[in-house]
Amino acid sequence: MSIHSLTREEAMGKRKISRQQAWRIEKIQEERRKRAAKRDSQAASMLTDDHLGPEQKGLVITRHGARLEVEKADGQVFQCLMRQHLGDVVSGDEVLWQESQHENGVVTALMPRSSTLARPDAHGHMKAMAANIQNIVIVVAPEPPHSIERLDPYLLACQATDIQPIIVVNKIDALDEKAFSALQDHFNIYKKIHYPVIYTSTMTETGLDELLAYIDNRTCVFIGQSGVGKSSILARLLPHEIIRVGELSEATGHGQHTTSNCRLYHFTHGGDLIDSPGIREFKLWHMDAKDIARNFVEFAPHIEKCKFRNCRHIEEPECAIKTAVTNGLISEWRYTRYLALLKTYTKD
Ligand SMILES: Nc1nc2c(ncn2[C@@H]2O[C@H](COP(=O)(O)OP(=O)(O)OP(=O)(O)O)[C@@H](O)[C@H]2O)c(=O)[nH]1
Ligand SMILES: [Mg+2]
Ligand SMILES: [Zn+2]
Repeated sequence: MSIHSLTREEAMGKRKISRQQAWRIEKIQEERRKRAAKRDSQAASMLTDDHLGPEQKGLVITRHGARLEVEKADGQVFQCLMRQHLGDVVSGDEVLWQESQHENGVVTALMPRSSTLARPDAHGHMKAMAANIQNIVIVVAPEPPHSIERLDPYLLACQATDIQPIIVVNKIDALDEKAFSALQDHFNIYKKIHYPVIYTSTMTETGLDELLAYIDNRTCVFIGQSGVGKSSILARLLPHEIIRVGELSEATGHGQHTTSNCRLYHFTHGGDLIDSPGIREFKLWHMDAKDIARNFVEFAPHIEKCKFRNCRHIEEPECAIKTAVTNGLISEWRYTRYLALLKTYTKD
């Protein structure tokens, strides 16, 4: 199996919108979002304590702009506005809120988090995606293209935030024996450095029990490129929920960003799953060479042995990382991913 093939979009030379057009569209949307958020927080501030019930704890199920769906301890879900300056409240957050009227309320405070998964937005500002999670399930698949070779930044983000990742390779039903065996060879690189790798198919229901054993009774967020099958897996694990899945685009072979907001679902017997919208490419925040190398777990036993303390493991003499690559202790593939990330995220 080749994981470097051209996308259908590239092959067809599909017209792309210019950078400037994309920037203008993004700016207009951003302004609309800001206006809507302002309207909502003004509406929230008009509600005085006379109209509101006592403060209570709640769990954030999903967020649309400045509006939150908050679940009360008894399981009832309320549509809530947010008081101003609460910041980045996301699925999985615990909040304090007050009932205003039937199935409505106002969120007044954000409780401290045990963990946050965040990534930079288009302007480079860190945005939370999900909170209080114990595992990050990174889903990749042979189709649409590129998710497999773009796995490493996700792993780096997990490593840096200290949340245990689980790699799920979905759609294995789409592969013949030879292609599946090549895929396994590739992911053995990740197994060797102790990342759990689970092969799944929502068509044949392969691997779902194995995945369940990892995530049962825990709070997990599913992340990955659009169209890899995150929602399809959740729909299989949570048959009582209505979860939308979307076809890949016929023209480009890419996912169509079917899931538009993070949303938390409960397992009936304990644990929560958070579905998330597909990400084109997981971008990291600015990291220097040291940060990147530190988050490549298999570099750890060698890194202290480099001759130079500020070794970037590129061309420096007596580099223990390069020696480990030559000796087969670090895989060539991961080393090339390290160099690629270094090129993307550091300017020196
Ligand atoms: N062959 C095959 N197709 C699958 C599998 N799982 C999902 N699909 C298909 O992949 C497409 C995308 O699935 P979704 O579950 O919507 O993907 P997603 O990752 O949630 O995508 P976004 O919400 O856009 O981020 C749908 O057409 C699914 O039927 C699988 O195991 N095998
Ligand atoms: Mg989805
Ligand atoms: Zn070195």
